[in-house]
Amino acid sequence: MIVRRWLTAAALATLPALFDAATFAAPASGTACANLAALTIPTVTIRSATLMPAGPFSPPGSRTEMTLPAFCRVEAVARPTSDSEIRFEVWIPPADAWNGKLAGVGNGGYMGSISYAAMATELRKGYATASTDTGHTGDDMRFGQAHPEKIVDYAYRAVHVMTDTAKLIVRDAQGRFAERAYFIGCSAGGQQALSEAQRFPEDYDGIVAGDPANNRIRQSFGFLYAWEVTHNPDGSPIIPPSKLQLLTKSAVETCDASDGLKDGLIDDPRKCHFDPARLLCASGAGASAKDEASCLTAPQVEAAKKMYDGLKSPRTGEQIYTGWPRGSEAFGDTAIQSWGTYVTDPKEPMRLGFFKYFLFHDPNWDYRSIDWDRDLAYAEQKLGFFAPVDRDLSGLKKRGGKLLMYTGWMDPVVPPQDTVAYYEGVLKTMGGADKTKDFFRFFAAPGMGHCGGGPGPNTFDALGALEQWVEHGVAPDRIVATHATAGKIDRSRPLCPYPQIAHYKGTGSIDDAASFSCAAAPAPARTATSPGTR
Ligand SMILES: [Ca+2]
Repeated sequence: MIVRRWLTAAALATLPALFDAATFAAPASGTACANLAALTIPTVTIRSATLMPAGPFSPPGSRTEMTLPAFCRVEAVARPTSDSEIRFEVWIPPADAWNGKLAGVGNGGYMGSISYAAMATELRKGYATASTDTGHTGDDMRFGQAHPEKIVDYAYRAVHVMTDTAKLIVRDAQGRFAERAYFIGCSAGGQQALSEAQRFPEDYDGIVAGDPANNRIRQSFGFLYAWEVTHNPDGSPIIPPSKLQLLTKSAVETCDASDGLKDGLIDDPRKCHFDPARLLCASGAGASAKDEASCLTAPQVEAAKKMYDGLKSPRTGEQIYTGWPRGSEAFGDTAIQSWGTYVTDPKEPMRLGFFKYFLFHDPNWDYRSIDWDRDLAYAEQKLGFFAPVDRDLSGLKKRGGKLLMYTGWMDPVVPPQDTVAYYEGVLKTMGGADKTKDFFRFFAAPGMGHCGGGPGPNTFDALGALEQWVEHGVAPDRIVATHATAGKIDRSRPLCPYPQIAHYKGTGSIDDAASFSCAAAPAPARTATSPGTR
């Protein structure tokens, strides 16, 4: 039905006598999908515009088939500089399936690839949607070597150009501009989200920034530090996966009840002072020696402590990058649900490419040569644009935009304390919570990992909450999140605007959101700040 309409529209130019206006509900001013390829937009080339019928779609480079409703698929490349090659796609539903909105979606890591799965999610809900490869291919950072403009594309330009262009393409396809534009991203997508909020507040009416890796320069230093303190001189990991699990289990056992509710979750790991030395193996052999699996060696205790403490300036003691939270060590089946992916598993520090290709332009740069203070100062001076840590969000406030940020308190990749530090920095810059809460709210999910996962409620509709805020003026006072086991929901709980926490009312199931209210935390929390979130 939908396809036939588009074909009818496409045929309109050549066969006007066959066009029955009475059956064509879509705005007649829209351009037929195939004709979008003829659009001329400065610095942008439309590579193809194809009407995709409802059914299976296999994203390029993927063997995983997804089932999609009908849409118009536009592939394009933008070259805002002679060094740029920013590929992006815009997917547009047929007029009668379109909800009138545009959803830009973010990326993960340094991943140079279009986020097809995220686009599919939004398309199925009726959005026109757009995603970019950020101007390079793959998670390798070599692309930055001798290509400073490509670093800028990755850092912030690609998403902005994609957004501007997607709005024009959608307008041409539908005959009118999208009524609303939203951006949704987590991890690197959270970095992109905050970059848009800070630099291009006109781009989006509402922005979801999840587990944002925005403090990216200091995070790269943090990863280097984390690897150094968790590996032996020969490069072997000090803490094996089983001991990471032991650390999480012990931290949760130690701190679970002290937040007032024994529910298997640490409400706020900053208040958890679990000392890994408690797990130190009894010295010596013989009958008194503990089972090795249930204890830690002295080097393992030291490594864990250093991970919790984070990177400090050897010269001044200043915190350069926050540590990782107690409880984030290893709590799930996958490496991303532990320190594995970014800290303990890699054969060398993660994001060395940042130093080699972005900062020093030396593929042979030896991480052992790092000077934390000198090199950090150099990086922030040279690549300051790379980290969207600007605390001044007055542009977003002025244009009436809304920003919804969230993090997982068990995030083993982007430490949630750093996200808290950014939020508190914005409050300070903008004049306090009263001057911020009308456009910026932050939710921290206990027991949630990086962008999801974990033993706590970790699935929620952030975009839905944001739309209520943007379109109906209903600010999110709580967002109900759920946890599922084998696809079955077994716990729900509200996420509360920071610094509120979900407070158990004292009656009813602790697995039911109705048993909780959002309330002020019992005592002010001490925040480990990262000064880089300026
Ligand atoms: Ca608890």
